[in-house]
Amino acid sequence: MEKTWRWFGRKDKITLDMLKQIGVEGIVTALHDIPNGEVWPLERIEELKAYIESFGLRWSVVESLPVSEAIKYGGKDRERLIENYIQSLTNLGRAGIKIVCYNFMPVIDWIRTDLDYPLSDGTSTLYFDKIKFAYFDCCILQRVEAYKDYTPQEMAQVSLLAEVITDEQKQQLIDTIIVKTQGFINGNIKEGDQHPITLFKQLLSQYEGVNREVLRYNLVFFLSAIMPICQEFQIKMCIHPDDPPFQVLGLPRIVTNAEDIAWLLNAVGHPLNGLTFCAGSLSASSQNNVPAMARLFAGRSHFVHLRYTGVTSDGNFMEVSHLNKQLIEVIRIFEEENPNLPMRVDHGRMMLDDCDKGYNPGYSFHGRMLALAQVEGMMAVIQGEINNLKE
Ligand code: DNO
Repeated sequence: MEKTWRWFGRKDKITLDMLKQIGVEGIVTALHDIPNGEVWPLERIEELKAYIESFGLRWSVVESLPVSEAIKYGGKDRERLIENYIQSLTNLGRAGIKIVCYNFMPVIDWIRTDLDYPLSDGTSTLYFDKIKFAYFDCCILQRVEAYKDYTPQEMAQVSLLAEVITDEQKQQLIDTIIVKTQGFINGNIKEGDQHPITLFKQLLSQYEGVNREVLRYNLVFFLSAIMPICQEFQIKMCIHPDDPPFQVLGLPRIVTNAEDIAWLLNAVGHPLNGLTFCAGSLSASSQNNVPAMARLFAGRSHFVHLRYTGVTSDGNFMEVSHLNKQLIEVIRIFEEENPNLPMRVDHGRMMLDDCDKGYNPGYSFHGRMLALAQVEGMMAVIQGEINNLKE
């Protein structure tokens, strides 16, 4: 697989010079300063592409070309927003950038409750704590009947937390769940937005009446509308699975398991309609057999995210080392079945002097560099084994 790296543009403190030195081949990026729903101009795309190429790298994948909320919930602006999306795809196609990652998660992209959960070796990682999340849902958002989504035992723990949590911790939880993890990936709420909770509730209210079937219908509507332009430029669309892969905040989720993915790939059967195989997102449900899913969907994947999570019996999960058995198996499957795909390591730990650099959560330098080195080693061994078998 091609070794790619998510880079957040010229403002990223991790520079292309640094990436060149650590063996990165392709860049995964986006025009992050263009507001969701607006057209990406051809000149801007070409300018960024030339900049990347001036370092001897290539722009391999767009992550993400964001899908506006009105397309997801089927609002009255949908047609215009899809037209804009098609225009952005046309411009990307003209510039020769042909792999586009996106997601169809309502309101909120990936969710974590702790961004620097300490590990015994002095590094820290990302963490999802179900009770903290339930507290956010029931006591901060005060979503109507939210308690129904949790067991009585979980609600008892939420009450205990409510007795001890400080105002500062509450603020930090809000910041983590809906601000810090969202702003830098073109999410709905950005650092500095006033009244994020009010804004977030407004966003949630747009999904009243939008159940799983409606969201599925809206996704197929969107994909059917963009497929002709993808066909013209041979652009591969790759949906990112829902992270975490289960229902949250009463919102429907439609890319969570093998059944969902099979449904989506059949509903729009064109081979350009494919998947970002994010082993990390899929592994956060203990029901998912991730290597088995890799076997099933390697042929329809256009992009791979390598990371893995460990799930506890009470539904918490955290990012674990990239050097683990399941991930080795996933790498083996992709090296056998679809070896030319771009892959990036995702969500490295915070380590060494990553901590004071202000990197985006999950996107440390040393943590990801270590993960890339581990993955590179695994790939080399596996490629060697595959070649030996062929001889
Ligand atoms: C988080 C990322 C996601 C991903 C988008 C793709 O770290 O994996 O934000 O980029 O969901 O659209």
